[in-house]
Amino acid sequence: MGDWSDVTAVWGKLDADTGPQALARVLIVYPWTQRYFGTFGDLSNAASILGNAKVAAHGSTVVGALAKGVANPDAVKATYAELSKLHCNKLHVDPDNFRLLADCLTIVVALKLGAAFTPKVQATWQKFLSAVVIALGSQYV
Ligand code: HEG
Repeated sequence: MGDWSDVTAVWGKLDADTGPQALARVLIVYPWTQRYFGTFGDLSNAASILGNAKVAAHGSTVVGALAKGVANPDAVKATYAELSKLHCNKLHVDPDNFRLLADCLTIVVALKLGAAFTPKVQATWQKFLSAVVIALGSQYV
């Protein structure tokens, strides 16, 4: 999957704010995704979403779950099989949303890395996220 060291290098440069920012962007840019987070309180405008502690915590959970994929590039599908079942059967999340999250995460990564996010790095990073997105959708029936 491309030059894997590019993925581990990106991963090593991300800070604790990465997940919160990525999920906040999903909720702001694609407001229909708010339907899954009815218990998260005020999501009525961008400032509320960016300042929402539950959004931040869940963003950290979501992006934190990518660590296993980064650590096991050859086992991405197996790594996310259970999470796929959970999102399908219990959470009823439309799998199209995984792509939206991946795209927002890529944008946050680009902002954080700046010029270091070269086209080559981007290519490998997006290939990795694409594998995760496919894995998360793989148990939908
Ligand atoms: Mg999901 C829970 C990972 C995208 C909606 N998500 C979770 C959990 C993890 C996770 C690890 C906790 C599972 C548990 O409690 O056992 N999510 C995860 C990943 C990705 C993703 C890795 C994509 C890369 N999730 C995602 C998207 C949505 C969503 C795009 C909706 C737009 N996730 C969602 C909801 C919950 C989780 C509603 C339950 C949250 C809660 O009740 O606290």
